[in-house]
Amino acid sequence: MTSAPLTWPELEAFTQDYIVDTVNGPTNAQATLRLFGQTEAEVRVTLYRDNHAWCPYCQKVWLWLEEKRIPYRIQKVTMFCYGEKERWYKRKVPSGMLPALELDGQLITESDDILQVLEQAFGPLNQGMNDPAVLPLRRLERSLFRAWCMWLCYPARNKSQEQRSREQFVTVVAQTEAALAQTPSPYFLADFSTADVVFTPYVERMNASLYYYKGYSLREENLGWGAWFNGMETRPTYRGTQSDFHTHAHDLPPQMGGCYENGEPVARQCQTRVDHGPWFELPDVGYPEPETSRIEALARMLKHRENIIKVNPMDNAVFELALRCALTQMMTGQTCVPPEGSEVGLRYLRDRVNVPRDMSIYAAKRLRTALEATAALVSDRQGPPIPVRHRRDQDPANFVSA
Ligand SMILES: N[C@@H](CCC(=O)N[C@@H](CS)C(=O)NCC(=O)O)C(=O)O
Repeated sequence: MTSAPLTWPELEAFTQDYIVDTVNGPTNAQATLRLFGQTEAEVRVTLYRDNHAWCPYCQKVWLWLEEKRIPYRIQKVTMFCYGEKERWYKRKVPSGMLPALELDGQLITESDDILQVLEQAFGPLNQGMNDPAVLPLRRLERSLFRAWCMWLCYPARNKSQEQRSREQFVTVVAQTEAALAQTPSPYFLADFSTADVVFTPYVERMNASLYYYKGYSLREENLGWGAWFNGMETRPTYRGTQSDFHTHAHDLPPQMGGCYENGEPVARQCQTRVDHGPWFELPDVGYPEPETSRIEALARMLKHRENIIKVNPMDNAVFELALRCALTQMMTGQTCVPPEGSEVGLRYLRDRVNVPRDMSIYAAKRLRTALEATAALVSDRQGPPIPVRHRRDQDPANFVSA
């Protein structure tokens, strides 16, 4: 049955009891202050990280602070490929590199140095960066990173070179699996520790990018990594920093200087699933969907709706109506046919929902599903392609809150 879309006030009514405490509640990408129940006077740390909650080195420091529950402020900075770097940040850090951190007014750059300074001030996260059990694992993480880059970020001249790069990666994965098998816990050591924090950012990006570009599912093909991801997802700290396959697959190419697909049918199937759905079938998350995912997605859309409508390539009035159709479908299950042509604008937005910057992983799946279902009522015309050399289509300057 088709129906008229809900009005904005009718949509707002769904979120009236939905309150999120970004300061003291669970880990989230929207906060600019984290207190963990302490007072602002106790804050000694400021973390400078990217606006997109994308930078892997920032994620490492972010996760560490959240695990240790250290009160901190967050200042968000634009990465070069998304827009213009803030002048105030270049005065502080002339290279513009992220992350940076201030502890009692002292500026530190380089994520490993930051973690070591934090350990001196607040104690290690179980075993610390220079613990004899952690040091070889840090070296192993770098070998895995190199093997991943060699496979993903360099075009293979032929099939046998592609195969060799894959085998080299799989060999290092086997070494990491052996390391994971050393303890009965799902983590590298007896308990969650710095070693897991160090592996987290790139293993998450490997899982997403190899699925999309190579049809290789790290989490599903390797029992140790499957258990590690499941263990990580029991931690609200990790859930709050966790991204999804769509975000990583499309944010990596400009950062890494290119990602090369192998053209195999299984990779093509994976790409279709990441880009067009069904998003609920992707192995990018293992814990069950929270009840609040639709409301979360709606609340985030309501907060930024003016800018979302403004940056969309469609005529504002046409897109505004189409967006209400999709949000009505998401909240009520009612089908609302959007205006002719608006499917392009709906898919433009579908392709630009970013996790965890905008919302959590399940909220994004709900939103993408509703946008696609509504667009499909008109035609299968797609939106403009996602750029691969930059992501200025995601310039945070367009989303600065009033
Ligand atoms: N070795 C540095 C690497 C940091 C790094 O490469 N940061 C990138 C983002 S992932 C950056 O800030 N690039 C500048 C930009 O993209 O604006 C560290 O561990 O902190």
